[in-house]
Amino acid sequence: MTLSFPTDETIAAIASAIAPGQGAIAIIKISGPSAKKVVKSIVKVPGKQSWSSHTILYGHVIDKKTQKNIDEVLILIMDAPRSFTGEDVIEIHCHGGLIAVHQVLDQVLDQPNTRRAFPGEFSQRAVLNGRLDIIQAEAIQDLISAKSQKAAQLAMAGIDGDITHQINGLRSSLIDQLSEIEARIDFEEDLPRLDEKELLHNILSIRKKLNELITNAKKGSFIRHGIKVALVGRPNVGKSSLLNLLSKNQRAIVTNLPGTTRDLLQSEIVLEGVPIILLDTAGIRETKDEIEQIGISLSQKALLTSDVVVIIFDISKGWTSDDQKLLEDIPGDTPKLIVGNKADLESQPIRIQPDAIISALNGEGEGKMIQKLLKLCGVNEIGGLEIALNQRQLDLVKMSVNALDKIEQVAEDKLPWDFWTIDLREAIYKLGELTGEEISEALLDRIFSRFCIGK
Ligand SMILES: Nc1nc2c(ncn2[C@@H]2O[C@H](COP(=O)(O)OP(=O)(O)OP(=O)(O)O)[C@@H](O)[C@H]2O)c(=O)[nH]1
Ligand SMILES: [Mg+2]
Repeated sequence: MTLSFPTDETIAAIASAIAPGQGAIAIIKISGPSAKKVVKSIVKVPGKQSWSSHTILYGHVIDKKTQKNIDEVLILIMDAPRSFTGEDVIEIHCHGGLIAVHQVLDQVLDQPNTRRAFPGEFSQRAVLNGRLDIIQAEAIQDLISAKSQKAAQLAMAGIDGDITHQINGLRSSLIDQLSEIEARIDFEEDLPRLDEKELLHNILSIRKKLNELITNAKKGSFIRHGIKVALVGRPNVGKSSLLNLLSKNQRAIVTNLPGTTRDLLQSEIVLEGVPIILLDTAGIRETKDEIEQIGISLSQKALLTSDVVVIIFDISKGWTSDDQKLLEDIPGDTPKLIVGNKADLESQPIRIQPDAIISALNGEGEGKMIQKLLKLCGVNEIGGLEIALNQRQLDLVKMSVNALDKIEQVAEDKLPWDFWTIDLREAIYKLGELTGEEISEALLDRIFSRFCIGK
């Protein structure tokens, strides 16, 4: 990478989560050439403590105006290049909560050449200094926002460099193919004829691997963001009761009045390490009630936009024509689970084979239903997933595949070698953008601006 960036600026931010009355310790991270000078001018450390790299000092942060102690702190020193950003980094560990940490940060920001860090700016500096590649930086952000063990595991694979390794491998195979062709363009007479078939075969087998990454990315997105599961059905069938059962608390109001739920209610649960976002919806029926109508239109939207739909019916009433109509409204390609509820009551003859029968009242059949649901969500396959691209990476792999698709056409049309090289270069470039090998400063800014502050 040939980027330069202003290294004369020292940046600071709170790196820990902060909340009133919480967190015994808060961490302020300072990075840049004046890090040490900044901290030296706001703290008093007793005795003869050395400010050398990778040591911890004890002291107090002093208010410049009043000269009073603001907080009792520990100071961690990491001199360049042995730090996260590759620059001089100091962490001040002060007390948690809201007040002390902000007061300390204010003292830091009062120092010359020091400003508040932008979101993701520490990571950006780490990448620019070659401490991390861009995929690793993104993976750290994924680890921070992981909502399940499996998501954390996938993020770690990114941090360990597994994604970088795979993409680099595929990219360099493409570069090999490109150089074969270019050699022929430049020295046609001196080299043996290039086997067009074999070349295409190589390129298509790389494309196949890229396509596998695309398929896995979808599953990875489930793990990262959760699977959106909508609970739909006629009024009073027990949708809210099922939400409460699965989320193990009384999240939704349950009454024996049809039309109880009006708002879309959301509850996040984790089943076998996979985050699931349950949506409880208003029971769908014809109604004159204006509020209920709004709720029902939200239900219909949820039905269309969820990853999985659980359609619930009341087995004590049987499978009605309204249930059938609802089933038909679910988009054909959305995975669905038909669940008969109220197994504790006497059932009517049912005209459909439900996937599961449960009692949301006493929990009967819950375990079996969960297994069916997980299977429907593709969780079995998710278990074996080792790496998964994020949205940015996925988009670039898709563009790379598109370029390779064009080569297939070029080969079929028997166009000259020059045409092959255009698309190959494009495919290689997109993968380079993915790993950060080929990336502009503006693009970097855009990527890191999505990070959290202090990272
Ligand atoms: N016997 C029995 N009653 C149940 C069961 N599940 C829910 N109920 C009862 O059925 C009634 C309706 O339950 P809800 O969970 O509010 O139903 P809903 O589908 O959310 O209804 P709306 O929000 O009105 O669409 C309540 O009286 C529940 O106690 C069950 O498994 N067995
Ligand atoms: Mg309800």
